[in-house]
Amino acid sequence: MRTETPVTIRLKDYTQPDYWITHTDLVIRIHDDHTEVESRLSIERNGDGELPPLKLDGVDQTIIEMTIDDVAVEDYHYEHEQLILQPSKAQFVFRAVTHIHPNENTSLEGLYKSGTMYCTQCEAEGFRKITFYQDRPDVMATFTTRIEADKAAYPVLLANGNPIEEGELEGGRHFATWHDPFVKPAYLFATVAGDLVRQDDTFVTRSGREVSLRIFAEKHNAHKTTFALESLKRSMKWDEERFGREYDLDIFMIVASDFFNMGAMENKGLNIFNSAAVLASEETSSDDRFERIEAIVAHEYFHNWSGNRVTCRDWFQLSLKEGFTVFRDGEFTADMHDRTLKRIKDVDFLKNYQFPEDNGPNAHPVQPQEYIEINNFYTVTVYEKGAEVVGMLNTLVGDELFRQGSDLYFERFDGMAVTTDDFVACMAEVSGQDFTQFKRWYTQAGTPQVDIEQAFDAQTNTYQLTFKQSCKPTPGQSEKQPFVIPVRMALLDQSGQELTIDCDGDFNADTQVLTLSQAETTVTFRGLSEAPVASLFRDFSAPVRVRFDRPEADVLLLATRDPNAFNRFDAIQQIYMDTILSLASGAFDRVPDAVNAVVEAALNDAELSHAIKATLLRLPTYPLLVDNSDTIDAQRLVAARDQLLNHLAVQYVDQWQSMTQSLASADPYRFDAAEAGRRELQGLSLQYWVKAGSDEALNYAEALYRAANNQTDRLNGLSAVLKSDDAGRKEALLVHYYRQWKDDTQMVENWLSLQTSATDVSVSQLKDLMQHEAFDLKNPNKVRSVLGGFAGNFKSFHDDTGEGYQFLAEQVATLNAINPQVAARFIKPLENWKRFSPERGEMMKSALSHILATEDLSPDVLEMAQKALA
Ligand code: 0A1
Ligand code: ZN
Repeated sequence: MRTETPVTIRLKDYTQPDYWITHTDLVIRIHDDHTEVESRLSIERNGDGELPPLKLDGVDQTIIEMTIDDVAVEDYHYEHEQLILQPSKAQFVFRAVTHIHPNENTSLEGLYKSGTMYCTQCEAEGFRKITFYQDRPDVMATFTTRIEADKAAYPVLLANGNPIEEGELEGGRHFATWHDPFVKPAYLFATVAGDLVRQDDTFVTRSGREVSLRIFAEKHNAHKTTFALESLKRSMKWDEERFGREYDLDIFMIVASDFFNMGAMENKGLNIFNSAAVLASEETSSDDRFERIEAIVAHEYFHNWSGNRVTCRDWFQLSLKEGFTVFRDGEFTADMHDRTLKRIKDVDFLKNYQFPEDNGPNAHPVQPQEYIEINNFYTVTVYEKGAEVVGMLNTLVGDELFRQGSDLYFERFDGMAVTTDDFVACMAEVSGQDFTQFKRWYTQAGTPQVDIEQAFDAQTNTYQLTFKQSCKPTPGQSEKQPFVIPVRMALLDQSGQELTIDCDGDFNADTQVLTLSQAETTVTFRGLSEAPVASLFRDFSAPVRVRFDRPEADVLLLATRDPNAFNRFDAIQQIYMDTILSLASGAFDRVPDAVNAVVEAALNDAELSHAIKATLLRLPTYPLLVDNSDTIDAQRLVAARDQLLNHLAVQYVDQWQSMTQSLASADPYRFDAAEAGRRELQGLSLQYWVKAGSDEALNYAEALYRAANNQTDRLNGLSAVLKSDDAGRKEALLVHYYRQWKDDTQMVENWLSLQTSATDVSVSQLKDLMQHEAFDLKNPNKVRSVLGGFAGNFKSFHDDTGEGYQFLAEQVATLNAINPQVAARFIKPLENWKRFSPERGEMMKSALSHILATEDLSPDVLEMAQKALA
């Protein structure tokens, strides 16, 4: 644990380092009780004049020996987690031998033990736990890594780059040496030692080079690597075709680790994955999981260019690689499956997680201006809003120029550490557009709101739209300047047909995009014989909140007939949302007819794919409802959402039943968009059918669970049962599940999260679960299954006792000493306390205060708790 007082790092203070490291030579000697790291760093002065001190980051290391050009270094000191020494030459080799203790490293940063293997996680600042280094992304070196370990226990020894040598050592030990010829920052370093099983394949690049592909896993996970390997090949091909990016090394490796803080990591040539984000089988992985794995494999692979070949100058540029890479993986998934569905899911995710972040105490720009702990900035804002910003650039320049801009970016900055400005400048250069104002999307936090008014003039056949944009203050930013907002749009007639647009605004007829750049813009549309219905922000062309008070008939037309499926989805969700919030506030005492009209239209629409139909029939989630209301009475919201759910369940019970039954299939499992859509719609209709209360439905759900030959059907059956009141049946199925699958890591994680998220759960049940043999507080996946599941279980987490808040706070305090990065993430469920009714807000606040009062708080937890309370 670090003991230093946290310091705030600011973008405006960025300066280049005083020294460059051109080559890094490492020998890592793994022993049972410690690991010895010997580094030789080829260092060169950056600039001239008097030689400044050399400052090397390093934590949790014991120094054994240090030399400069083979002369022992005696004069040095260590402060603020840096080793400081005075070189006497502008070019030299610094050598250090240090000892570290991976077996005791529960932070899972640096070198650590995961199950039976050793592995590393260096992003953002983990390399300083391995050796002394200028641990910052603008210091880029080639690397040679030799690993030595006991051969029987660790037969597989891996590092970045290409393998160059391996051999035997005394005492049953062996070594392997790897060389990475591409310069990289330390955060992309990786090494692995383990008794691993591997699956091999090859990929021939478009220029005809053969690349070896290997996926490694511990023996218990080894049967689940095929899907990831296939996904990898699809990603490699797609990146060549869509972005002209070819793989560069002779070998590409993926290692699955059961202990991992995040989803996966793009280390050069040696990606390390959370097992849950790479291992798949139809028996154990749901359709959602398959899709997620494919996307994460692609994401990490795409980083080889957007992140590795071209990297970030400093951590304030994180979205340069993450926003762009999320955009790229989103395009990949859209191309592989269903573009509209992907858009619906992405926007849903953004509104569920990023909008609340932008609307709370941790709101920060896509390019943050300061941080205490960079690990806290791997956020939905940097990733997902960052991807939206890249998507808007694509919308503004068009597909062709976007590709040209991306080519220029990769070519110009290959092997360099650059900034988001450099990326935008490439788009400006190829398109001739000026993005000065657009760049506010990178520097201003908060979700802009666009208020819209309309007027139709039957005399002149004109229709006017007035857009007023605003953005609420966010921490540290009270005033906001207008954003550039692309509005993809159409005008519809009363039958839902699109009309030709003739207007005086900044409208691009090819892309059907109207661009707003002022605080207020009025656009006049000509040649309209009757009032049109405007379909605005099609496909969510900008990450904004839209307020448009208009006749119910207009919204109904969009919800039932908009040819843009995304906007149809959006209009329906708006109707559900208004209904639930009005039921909760008491403005409505029953479900209005408009809801029945849109539900019936969706139910009876034979043109819709199963997957899209399911999205139209699903009610908004709690985070979305919370984000759209002023003060939340949590349990009234639960009751209101439940009332609508019940109403739909009962009103359409025959349809739910017949849909559930007709969507059943005995065919062998296949993961593709059509089959996944069928299973999704069946799962949803089954939930409604069970909710309507018949034994027949419950029996069907249990039978689906028991007969399932794949995890999606199994979960569809089980979750429907878990949502019912049949305590005996719930218990029996959960016991059955665990007995059947207790030897499968991913299934056990699912089993834990089902109990915390898919059914009502009390704090005492949670405590019992944490005592279960399946639980391990040192394993982030298990922690996420239990605590993450619970915090996302709105009804239970926000029950009237408020016990859940205190419980979560206690877990954060305990985790702070084990794994600060994971601990800090669990502050988020409490951070929006100000939005809840005062009494409840106080309870949430007092849980946060409990966290802040914990001794030895890590910078990660301290920063998040302080912000949440501010
Ligand atoms: N760069 C990885 C995710 C990642 C981020 C941070 C980490 O530790 C602080 C670990 C992994 C990605 O985008 O996939
Ligand atoms: Zn990434």
